[in-house]
Amino acid sequence: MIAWKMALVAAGSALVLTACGGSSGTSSNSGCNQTGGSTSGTGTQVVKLNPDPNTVGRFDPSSVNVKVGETVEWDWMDSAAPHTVTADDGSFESCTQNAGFKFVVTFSKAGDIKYHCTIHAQMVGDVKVG
Ligand SMILES: [Cu+2]
Repeated sequence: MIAWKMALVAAGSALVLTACGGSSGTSSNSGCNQTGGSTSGTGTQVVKLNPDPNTVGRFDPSSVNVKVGETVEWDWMDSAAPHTVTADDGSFESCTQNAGFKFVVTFSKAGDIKYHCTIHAQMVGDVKVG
């Protein structure tokens, strides 16, 4: 009889834990790990995330050039929609952010690094590092 009660308690605890884990899924940034950049500092080049009537948002300018070791700073200007700055190769990820946020990435390897906003498919840009 006691063992049966213990089993019920254990099952109840498992249900509570499951419900608790699931509730974190309501956050818009659930499962997103900000990586590859800093929220402080100043970039060699600055890209603004501006509102755009046709594409919701745009990277302005959409293409910038830096030397190896230099930085790019993204400034969230659009108060109408949240955006992300996400490298296609996964090397940096800002997660979803709103106006006033900034993200600074240092580029240590030459290449044409393409990035996008995960929310708006039309929002794409690249950083040419050379
Ligand atoms: Cu966007």
